[in-house]
Amino acid sequence: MSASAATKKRITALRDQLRQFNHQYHALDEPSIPDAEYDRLMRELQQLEVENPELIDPYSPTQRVGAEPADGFKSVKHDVRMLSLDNAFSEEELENFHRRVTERLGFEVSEPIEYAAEPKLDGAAVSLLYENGRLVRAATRGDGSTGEDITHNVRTISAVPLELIGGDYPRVLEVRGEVFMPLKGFDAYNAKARSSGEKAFVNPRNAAAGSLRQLDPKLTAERPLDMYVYAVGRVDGGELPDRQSEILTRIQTWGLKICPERESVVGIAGCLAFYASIGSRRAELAYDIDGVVYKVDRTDLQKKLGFVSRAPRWAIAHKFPAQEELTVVRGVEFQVGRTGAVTPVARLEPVFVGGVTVSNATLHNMDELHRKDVRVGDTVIVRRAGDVIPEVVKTLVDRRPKGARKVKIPKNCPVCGSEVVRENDEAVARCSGGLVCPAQRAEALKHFVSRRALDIDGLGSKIIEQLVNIDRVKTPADLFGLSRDELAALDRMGTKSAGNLLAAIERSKNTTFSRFLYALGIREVGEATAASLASHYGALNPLLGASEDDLQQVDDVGPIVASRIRTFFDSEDKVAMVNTLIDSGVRWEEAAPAAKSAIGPLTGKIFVLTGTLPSMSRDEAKQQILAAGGKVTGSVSKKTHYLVYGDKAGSKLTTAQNLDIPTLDEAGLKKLLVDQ
Ligand code: 5U1
Repeated sequence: MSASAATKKRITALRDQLRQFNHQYHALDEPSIPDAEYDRLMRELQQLEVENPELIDPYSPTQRVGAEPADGFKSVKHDVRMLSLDNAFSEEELENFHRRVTERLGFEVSEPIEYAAEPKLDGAAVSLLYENGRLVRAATRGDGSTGEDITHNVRTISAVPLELIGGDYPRVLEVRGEVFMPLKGFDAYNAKARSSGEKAFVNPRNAAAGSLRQLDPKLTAERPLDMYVYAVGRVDGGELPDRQSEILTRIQTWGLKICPERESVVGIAGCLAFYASIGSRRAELAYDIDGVVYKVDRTDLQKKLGFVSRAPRWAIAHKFPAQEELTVVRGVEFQVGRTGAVTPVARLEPVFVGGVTVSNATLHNMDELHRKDVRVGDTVIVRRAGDVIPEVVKTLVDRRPKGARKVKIPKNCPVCGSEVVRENDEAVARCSGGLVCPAQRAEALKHFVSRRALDIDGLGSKIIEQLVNIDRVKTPADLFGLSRDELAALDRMGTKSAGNLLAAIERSKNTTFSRFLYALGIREVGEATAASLASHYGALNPLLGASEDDLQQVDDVGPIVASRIRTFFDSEDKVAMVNTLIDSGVRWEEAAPAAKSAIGPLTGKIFVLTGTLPSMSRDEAKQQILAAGGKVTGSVSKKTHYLVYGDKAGSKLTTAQNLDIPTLDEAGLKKLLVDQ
């Protein structure tokens, strides 16, 4: 039966749309729709072509991946075609893949199939060609057969060795992998771009692809790029192991970087456990991923399975739920935070993204809102990554309906009516009401009782809002004067829960200096700074009297933070509140100031701790290092002197090894502490 006119029309429309999106994505580095939407359209077209094979056209977007090389880059023919991967979007699709693998191999395997599993990085696929150990060419994948020569740009990436090490590598070795921008670098790059009025990247994948396609390598060199290798292409004059997992291990010995989160797993259960494990750690990884990849580990079995058009039959990408989706802005409202910041929040047509239904997304501040040109009625891309607050990342201006409404910042606070002001060129507008404003009061109280502050279990937002609305609680100190009857009279409170809450309030009085400082909600003083202040001063009085210069001697405290701390303690109201808290019974153990005694055998040495140590907690290890005069920081850099690792050490260990930083296990650390 031949296809209906409607089907033909739909196929043509889908092909046109996908061509347009491909061009925007690959040639202009300006993706106009989220990947999830692109995948859906591509799948719809694939399905229609399967159902109507007479309409397949070699020039359909389903018949190739990527785009032609851009002007300005030489074309490169790949000796071995650069494959891409089929996707599984559900457990069922993964099971289908596994069943196909098992059935095709039939009697060849008597044991469960072993897979090499890895995260699927969200970057740009790149081929590196080494001849006699020297990098002679780097290329993009392009359409799989022909890519672009980006050698000059890739040479600027420090993770890519210009010469291999070891000596036992094949005479010709071509490897493939993902160039990506680690999240820290991405955030820092974007923050800098925004502050200097330049264009920020929509996401790290775009940042990587865009950076590689710079015509001037000096610009690429300024981008914090990294690369993990995941496959080999052409190999001449040398032998490689016969398993994917062992090939990667071998490649690593030649100085190429491999994703530290890779694992060998067995059967479908192993794949699913890996998927769950990486999924649960996704938000903590240093890089963006959009799923995991499983590859049949034995290369002899890979050969038997072969491939179809552009993708191997022996590998599959198991995708995570999309983190970006399209939706429509129904309105923009303004929320007032703890420090008075007035934040525009988009009210959205509810959309399922990042595993939950999202109906609100932050627009950060008015500068951001204007930069993204968000108007009521616009179609936008909303992103929800991990537990991060959903945000609007882009407006699709070409879908803007007539009459879409521009958004203006209110002149007065939507909660208390005080004037909204913008201080010294700050991006953030603030309600000038201070603690007169119930919204600021409620947010300050929520912060005060939060888990990492005074940790008052059971004192949730709804209760705080009630207490603020009836004007019973104005400052955190008022919490300690609440009676059981008052609490029991609140909505959703019975006598029993009022009793429990009262006990939790009582318990919270016993705290630590660092928690107390964090709970005060001093602007710019987060947990880490509060901890540094607590250990530097040991007690409240020396901190109250510290000058801005003195404060800047504390780790992490620069001029701005020092001035915020001084402003806080120069306020009579704030000091009175601190005193009332202490009079109400809030207490902590004061200690001798630590930083002044930061002279010891490890003075000047910077440590990073990772993994689980056999006999002490990381905190204990940290205290011992601090006591010996050393410093402990959270991330590995060239400034790190030692990396102390335990069981299940993650990417920090690999980073340290790559930077040639000495690594110590617990015994090594103890020896260092004793020997010095
Ligand atoms: N981690 C990983 N990503 N990735 C992407 N492995 C991997 N393998 C790929 C692709 C395109 O292709 C293989 C078929 C070599």
